[in-house]
Amino acid sequence: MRIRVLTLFPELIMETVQTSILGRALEAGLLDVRAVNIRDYAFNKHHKVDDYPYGGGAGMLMQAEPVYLAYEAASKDLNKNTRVIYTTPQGKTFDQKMAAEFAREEDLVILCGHYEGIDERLLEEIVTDHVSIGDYVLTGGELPALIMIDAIARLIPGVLHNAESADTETFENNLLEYPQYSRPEVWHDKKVPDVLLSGHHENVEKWRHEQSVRRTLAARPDLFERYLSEK
Ligand code: 6GU
Repeated sequence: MRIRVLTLFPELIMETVQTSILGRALEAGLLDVRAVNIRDYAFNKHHKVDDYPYGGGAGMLMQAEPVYLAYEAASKDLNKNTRVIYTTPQGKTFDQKMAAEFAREEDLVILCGHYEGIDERLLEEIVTDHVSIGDYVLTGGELPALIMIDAIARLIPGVLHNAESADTETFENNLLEYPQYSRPEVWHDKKVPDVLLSGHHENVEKWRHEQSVRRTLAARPDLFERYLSEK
């Protein structure tokens, strides 16, 4: 999959995706991420890309033209009709289902929002999906872009090795994961639950399911409702 990120902080994007599992996927050619610096497409000598909003009000807006030029340069080698995701707290909330949908695309463009936003005409012209990562406000769209890239990339076949892919259950069956334990059997006076040492596979499964239900009910009553209605 080819991903192009339109951003004011390309180093932040590239350094992060070159780390750990995503870095390995880049090396393996399963993923091709390029960050394009919007500032490189400013048309003034100070590389300024923001301006005051018409009608007044607090804050600055990203201007349409430098973003458009960055988009044109970034998407030159991509398929036509590639989806363009705009990171904004005004968007639809990102979830596992959306990650799976984006993971089926060949190419993606992600536009990182900044300041108080971007000129609406640019958004109308190039953006296909307005996406938020949750109900809180961040200083910019780079961290949301990285979160989405991570969630999408791990769904691309070959990106995760077998031992890493165990946790796909969460959010697929609408239950949170059960607690897990490794050696030693006793740590800080806490013992691993007996059932996990019993070798009784059926009892282990029953215990894990109970734990999942208990945890989901306590932390995510909304998810538990979905579990009940979809099971
Ligand atoms: Cl996508 N961008 C910004 N700036 N803030 C956010 C967000 C996105 N999602 C939640 N808060």
